[in-house]
Amino acid sequence: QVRRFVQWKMSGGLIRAGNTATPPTIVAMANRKRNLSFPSSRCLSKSAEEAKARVKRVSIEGNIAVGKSTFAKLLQSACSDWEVMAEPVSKWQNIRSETSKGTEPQSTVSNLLQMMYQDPQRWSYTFQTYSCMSRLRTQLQPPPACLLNSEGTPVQVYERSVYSDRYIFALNMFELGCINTTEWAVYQDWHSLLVEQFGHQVELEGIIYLRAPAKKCMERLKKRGRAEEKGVKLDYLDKLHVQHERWLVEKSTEIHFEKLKQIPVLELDASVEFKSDPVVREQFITKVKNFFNAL
Ligand code: UDP
Ligand code: D5M
Ligand code: MG
Repeated sequence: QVRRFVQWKMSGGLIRAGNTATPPTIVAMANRKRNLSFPSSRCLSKSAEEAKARVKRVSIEGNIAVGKSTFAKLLQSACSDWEVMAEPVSKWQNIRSETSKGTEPQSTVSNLLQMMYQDPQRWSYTFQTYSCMSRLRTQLQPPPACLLNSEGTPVQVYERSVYSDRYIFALNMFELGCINTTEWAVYQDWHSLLVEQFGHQVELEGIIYLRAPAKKCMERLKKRGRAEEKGVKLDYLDKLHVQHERWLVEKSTEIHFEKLKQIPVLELDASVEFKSDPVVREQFITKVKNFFNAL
């Protein structure tokens, strides 16, 4: 085996049987059969690509405090083939400046989430740029090894997406007048450019919509007691609820990305208590499993 490996190395990644170069995929298949793994970069990258393509990507969408993070944790513990990426709220609460000296710790400069709620006219556009950037960063991360090696149905689950940023929040901010016409035009231009340029890397195969009336979300928002959200009014949650309904149920929101227009949506009634009710939790997991298997 060692001799063959050295020959393989010296011949630039192709195993030579006599003078015949064996294509890497055939070598990989043969090795897999024999339970061997040769580190051919071409073999690995091809199989890595195939493994990556098997990973489905799904976002959890829903109003503020409907229970997305709670649901995400539930999914994370339900199946080892599912990997959940939480929404980076703490990043928005702690905007840090880059220091010129790499050794110095970064200093907290501001809480952008708080600034956005306190002065939406001034900070909504800035908030949208930052939240979209952080979501893009999350969606661009490669799947973890445990998903790539999974033999089942590996799924990468995101809490919200670059799409809810635009078709829920930024659109709502624009309709409320917190983002002006110029800002909205600029936002849409760079959002389309980024999503088109990153293409397949930021595509989703499905959406789970946690649906509940704004009143229920308000109840849960109060229960959670996030300091920045103290001033959030029922009317604001109502408007966000309508945006979700237009996008995911009525399908009347104008969407600019072909694949997103056709995306399957699993709707779950999140107004029921799913956090502490094991029966509802089990029903949710079964529905999610069936949904993932059908993607
Ligand atoms: N919550 C609850 N019952 C549920 C789901 C959520 O009491 O069935 C609570 C949860 O414990 C939290 C609040 O609702 O205090 C908001 O949930 P989460 O942070 O998950 O909402 P998100 O904003 O992420 O959608
Ligand atoms: O969302 C976390 C908090 O962040 C909540 O107050 C809503 C707010 N949020 C999230 N994304 C956006 C965008 N794009 N614009 C404005 N506000 C946003 P939660 O629902 O609690 O997980
Ligand atoms: Mg959350």
